[in-house]
Amino acid sequence: MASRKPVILAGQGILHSGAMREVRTFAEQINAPVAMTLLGLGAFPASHPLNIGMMGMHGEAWVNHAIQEADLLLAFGMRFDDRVTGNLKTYAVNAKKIHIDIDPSEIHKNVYADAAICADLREALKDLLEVVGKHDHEPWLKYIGSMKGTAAVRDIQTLPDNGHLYAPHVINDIWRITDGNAIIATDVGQHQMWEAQYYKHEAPRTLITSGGLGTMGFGLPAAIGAKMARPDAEVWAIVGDGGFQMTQAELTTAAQEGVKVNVAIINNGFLGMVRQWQEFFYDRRYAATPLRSPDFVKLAEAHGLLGLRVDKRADVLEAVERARQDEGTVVMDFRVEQEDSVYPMVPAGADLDAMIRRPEKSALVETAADPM
Ligand SMILES: Cc1cc2nc3c(=O)[nH]c(=O)nc-3n(C[C@H](O)[C@H](O)[C@H](O)COP(=O)(O)OP(=O)(O)OC[C@H]3O[C@@H](n4cnc5c(N)ncnc54)[C@H](O)[C@@H]3O)c2cc1C
Ligand SMILES: Cc1ncc(C[n+]2csc(CCOP(=O)(O)OP(=O)(O)O)c2C)c(N)n1
Ligand SMILES: [Mg+2]
Repeated sequence: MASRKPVILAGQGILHSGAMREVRTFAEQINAPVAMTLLGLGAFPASHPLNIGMMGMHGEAWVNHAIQEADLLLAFGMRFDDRVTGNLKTYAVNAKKIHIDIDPSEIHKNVYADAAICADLREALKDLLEVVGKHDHEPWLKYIGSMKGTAAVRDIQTLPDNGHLYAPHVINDIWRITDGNAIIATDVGQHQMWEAQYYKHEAPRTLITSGGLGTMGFGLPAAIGAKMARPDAEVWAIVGDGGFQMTQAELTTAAQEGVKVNVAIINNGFLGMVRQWQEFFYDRRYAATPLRSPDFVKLAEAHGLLGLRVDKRADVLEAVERARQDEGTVVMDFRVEQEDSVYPMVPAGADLDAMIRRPEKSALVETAADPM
């Protein structure tokens, strides 16, 4: 109750607990900003004014700064993964931590909890809501807003077309055309992080991704499963050219069972996330990351499915619409910029606020992904 700078850390436990409504009521009642883990995305609506965005290695810079400056962290069903905390020794040192988690082995595991509540989140919040009262943190929210600046907009639609196709463009277009309502399954890598940044998830369980398990090739089979469970929903697999090659045989399943999913291959010709680490930390020695792929359009056609190739930004919208209208599974080969990187980035084990920013001269700098 004494806190002036609280941050709620919203994790996947909210979804498991079915505590979406309680978290929202709680956040509104105490008027506190909500930061999301990757696996928490969708548990609290992206458009809610208290949602400040994703935390962690590829989270928003202002979110990581807010966590570092907070005087209270309320961890709701999240396990302080190393991608979320960075260097534990310098992690939110001024904040008291209240950790609500159903699994006793998570309590004090990575981060010491000043107050630990080992319980089902929904049950715990119901009890807490009765005693916590109303609070106002307007100055703190304003301060975080000022850190966002124009970076919050991520309005890459209005940028002039410079002849390059960037993965964020593709994913942002898919988000716009599907009104943010699709279920998205991903592989692991850069495209997964851009999905988290540029597809804004409003509803629970609309992002299916393997998180810390790092399961390359997860996207297509997960999308097929999601579509079988939710035939009414629009389902996309946003996958890497590397990951897709690990489970592309499941196109047979999609074709045989007549399951309709849209597969967007973010084809950068690399094991991109590893290439990014080689660029940043290993002097650009691109060992074993350049990637040869089959002709994905012909591969789709071999299955009797529609295949589309897109290498210009101007062609993205039409191709996405065409894929949505086709009755079968569609494979889309998006030939994106090969050496683009995901920003901001907290290097592994670095302090959470020691982020690498997009270089000034980058062609995509106007995306204002992070101008701070
Ligand atoms: C390339 C890459 C980059 C990544 N970058 C980021 C990043 O920038 N940011 C980020 O957030 N993640 C990132 N991740 C994902 C990260 O590794 C973790 O998977 C993720 O942070 C875990 O989120 P979580 O703690 O919410 O979910 P989980 O790991 O699923 O943990 C959920 C917690 O909720 C608890 N729980 C379950 N049910 C209940 C219940 N009923 N009541 C209460 N508690 C419950 C569980 O015990 C568990 O502790 C990245 C992964 C990869 C592969
Ligand atoms: C089976 C497996 N091997 C290696 C890794 C390490 N890894 C993480 S991301 C990545 C690159 C994935 O490349 P791609 O699917 O093309 O996606 P991109 O990063 O280019 O978007 C690799 C190799 C992993 N997570 N799983
Ligand atoms: Mg790739």
